[in-house]
Amino acid sequence: MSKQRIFSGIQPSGNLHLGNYLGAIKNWVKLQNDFDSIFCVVDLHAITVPQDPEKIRKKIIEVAKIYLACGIDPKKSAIFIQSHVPEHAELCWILNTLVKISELERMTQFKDKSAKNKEGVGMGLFDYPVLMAADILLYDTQVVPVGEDQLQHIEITRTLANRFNKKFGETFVIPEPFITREGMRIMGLDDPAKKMSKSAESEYNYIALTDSEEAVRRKIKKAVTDSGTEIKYTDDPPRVDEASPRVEAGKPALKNLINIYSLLSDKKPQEIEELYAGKGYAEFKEGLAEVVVDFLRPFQEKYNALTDEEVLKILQAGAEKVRPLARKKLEEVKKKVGFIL
Ligand code: AQP
Repeated sequence: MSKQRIFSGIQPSGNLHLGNYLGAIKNWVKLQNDFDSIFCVVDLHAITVPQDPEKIRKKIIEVAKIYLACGIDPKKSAIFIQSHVPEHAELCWILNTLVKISELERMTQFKDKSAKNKEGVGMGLFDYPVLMAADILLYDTQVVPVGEDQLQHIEITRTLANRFNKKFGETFVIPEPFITREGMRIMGLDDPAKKMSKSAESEYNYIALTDSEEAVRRKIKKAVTDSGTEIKYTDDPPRVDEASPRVEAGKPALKNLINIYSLLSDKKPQEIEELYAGKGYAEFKEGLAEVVVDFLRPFQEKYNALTDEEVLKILQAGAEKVRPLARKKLEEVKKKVGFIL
């Protein structure tokens, strides 16, 4: 029986952080053993907000190095640059003819990002979910490992796939998201109500995968905590409805720090509570900094040992591997909509 396929990607923008690792890449590393895996550096997505050409060129290589240093194995998984396979943009155009403007207007990511810069928002940002749908559908992807913030985009991917299939006949596989409970939403160290974010204004929001040991310790020391002194893991109270404000009755800042600790050390939150019973936040934070540094040290050694040349070769080989799949799917789509090939 052939393996199921997974596809996922990260934008070469900002500083990749623990949220990107714990919410996405960590799962990819595990899943690549059991799935036919495709991981993309989504440069077309990155330019949906203004980018400096020199910086983005460097970032593309940096993100690929991060994939490799985290444990994505090019013998098991295809790693490639999105713009090296033009079929992504072409399928996006065809899917654009099926999506409704009202559907895209409902996308939370678009609403958040356009609110920050109302005047300067480009069409690309609005169309981001359709390009993401094209990325996923082009490869008959069954499973998409992502963080919680991308669930809405997977939903619209499913809607578009169903809509196309209904109109033109069975063509696209309907993908399922894959998320883990603790890692799906790593929150900002400076604000536990918002996700850890690449585009955060303050560097105290995130721990970048390339942060120095000194920066990690400094940021964790400064991370906000909740009132009280006990190291206690509390789950969120149930939400009455999505529109209601997020009321955190427990200790959301501490919960987030314990989640990070737990995911990086493979200890259950309850074990961490026991480890720090009777101890205060300062001691817990020192322990957490140790866990983060112990994770980042070998990661950064691998990252620094990779050369641009070898990474480019891996990216080219990845594109060659996936191109025939993309071409075949796009031809099928074009035939179905009535184009002459
Ligand atoms: N805080 C997070 N917790 C869990 N998962 C997260 N992801 C991102 N932040 C968290 C997941 O990482 C993958 C890469 O997503 P991306 O390239 O779209 O990057 P991003 O950080 O979501 O988005 P931006 O637009 O570059 O920056 P911000 O953060 O400012 O919005 C995805 O699977 C995502 O779910």
